[in-house]
Amino acid sequence: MKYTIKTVHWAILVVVLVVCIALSGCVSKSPLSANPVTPTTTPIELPGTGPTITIQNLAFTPATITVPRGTIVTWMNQDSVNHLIVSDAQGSVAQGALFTSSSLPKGAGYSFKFNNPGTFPYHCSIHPSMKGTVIVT
Ligand SMILES: [Cu+2]
Repeated sequence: MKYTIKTVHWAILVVVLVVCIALSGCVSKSPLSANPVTPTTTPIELPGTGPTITIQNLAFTPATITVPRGTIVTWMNQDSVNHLIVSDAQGSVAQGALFTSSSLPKGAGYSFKFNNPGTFPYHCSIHPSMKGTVIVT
């Protein structure tokens, strides 16, 4: 195949389009994020195979869950507003939090695998009154 100037221009155009689409997906922020936590490292995202915590009516149900170590816990947002799950600590993974999701719109989920025993309180960084605890045995 002969690469003409026209072919190269098309290739550049396609790359630019793909980058634009990828970036637009990353920078969209919820206007409801009054005090958002920006994850600076990639959280462990796994397909949920363990128990599910439902987020509905600005609450986690069940608010406290006890699981054996190695369990993947999944949160599912059923509210029409976004929620952002973060473990209690300094507020972000970079600052010492064990886990943090992205801002989850309705229907979105987040999973985290709890490898170590302990008591892990967490909250919603958008609605600080929303609290829950995962106890790992
Ligand atoms: Cu919330």
